Amino acid sequence: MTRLSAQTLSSVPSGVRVPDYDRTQITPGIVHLGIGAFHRAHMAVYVDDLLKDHPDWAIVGASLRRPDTKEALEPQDGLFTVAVRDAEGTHPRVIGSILKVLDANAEREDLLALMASPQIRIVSITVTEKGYCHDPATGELDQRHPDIVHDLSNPTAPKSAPGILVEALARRKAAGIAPFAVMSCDNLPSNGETVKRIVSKFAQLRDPALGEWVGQVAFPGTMVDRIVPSTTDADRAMIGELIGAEDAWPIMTEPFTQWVIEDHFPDGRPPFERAGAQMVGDVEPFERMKLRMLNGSHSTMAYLGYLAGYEYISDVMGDEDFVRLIHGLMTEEVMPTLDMPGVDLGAYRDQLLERFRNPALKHRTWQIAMDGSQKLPQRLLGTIRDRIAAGEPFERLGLGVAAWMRYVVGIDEKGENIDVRDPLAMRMMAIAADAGDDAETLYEGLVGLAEVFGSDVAGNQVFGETVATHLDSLFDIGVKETVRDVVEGEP
Ligand code: CS2
Repeated sequence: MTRLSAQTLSSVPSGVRVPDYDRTQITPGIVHLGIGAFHRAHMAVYVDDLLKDHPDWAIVGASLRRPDTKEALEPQDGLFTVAVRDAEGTHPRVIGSILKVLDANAEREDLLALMASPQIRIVSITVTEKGYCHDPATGELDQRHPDIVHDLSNPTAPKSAPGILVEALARRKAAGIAPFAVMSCDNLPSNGETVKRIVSKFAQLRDPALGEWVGQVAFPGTMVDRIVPSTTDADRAMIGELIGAEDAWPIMTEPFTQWVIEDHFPDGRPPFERAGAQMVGDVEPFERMKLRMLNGSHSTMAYLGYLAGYEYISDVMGDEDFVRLIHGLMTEEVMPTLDMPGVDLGAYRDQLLERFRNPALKHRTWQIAMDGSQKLPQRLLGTIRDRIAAGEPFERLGLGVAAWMRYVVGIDEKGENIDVRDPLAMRMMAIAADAGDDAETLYEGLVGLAEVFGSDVAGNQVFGETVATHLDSLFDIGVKETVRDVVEGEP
């Protein structure tokens, strides 16, 4: 089978949408750091919709960790397939908005030079929660992070996202070029403000004057939403058949997509709204709604579901007790913490449950379970803080936290090892080894991880009782029975 590329694009079957613009005439206006599956299923598609009329906003991607995306896309001239899947079928489309991909390690100078050039007006980012090198509980730069330590002593040869942004901004400052807008598209609370705080701090540590200048840069906040499971070899084979060419890295996703963007781009932006994005003054309520409703449910389903033996989110949704748990979690415990005039939260919840049910989306519980220490604060603990402050119960959210604690022990209910991926995995394993199967000791050890729980939640008695009781039950009677007990205790 021939490889998808500029040359073979014309042989893609006529039913498959391909770029409607001349790719030789587009030029980069955006550099994207972290060119993973999520970006390619989301922002790259919005930009693809706009390039016909706005050809100076194409994307150059950069991978910070692994060169695998570059290796896949380079022989394809940056082209790749996005396949939308649901019960009705699979709908592939070829995306052309990514001009090329740079490997930030091997091609650092090319990347920094491009980021420092005036044609780049937006640097967007999806490096996942841990890529910001911050303390998730406080949202501050983690100055002891090995990559930050490295970048502060080698500021012109950075490897972290904050280090790369600040070096590129420093070069623009020195050359008298206006800064680009920095747009995080990661699932962080107040992602614009949070990333601004982290990046400005890094700049200030490099040089106070630079810190002040970076403090004036625009960091528009965004709420991004599209479920994107990892691509499998079976997906590759299926896409090859559908488009009649080999695509080394197609992206599988759902029909739903949402992008809410704070409209703060002093140096210009493409008309994202023409591709369906919502431009707003304050994105924070949307972010909170999505993180607490979607991601809070996702993480709860991931830990409980994995432990119960469910491989995919759609399998979890096949268990009525779990569905009742998640419905109750959103309705009784999350929705009362949200203030969203004009948004029908009940309809939003029902749409989420429908999306989780999508049988064509093979979204592994293990994939979502990854990096829990970086995810829990904004997905579950923020909501719990609000519930504690209001004197309201949080049994289901507390069960989600307990399930994470049970999961990071690294051994499932059948005695099999769990491949726990998390920046804090080593510390958590040591805590679990000391605790054995004593739920109270395990709870005390894990809640002491200050970068996850902060000191307020860790010291709260109601929190301790709620979570430790569920954790004890998970060890004692197992996940399915515990979930049943919790849903049957529903008012
Ligand atoms: C998921 C998210 O992997 C995860 O942690 O919860 O990636 C989720 O699929 C997206 O935020 C959906 O927009």
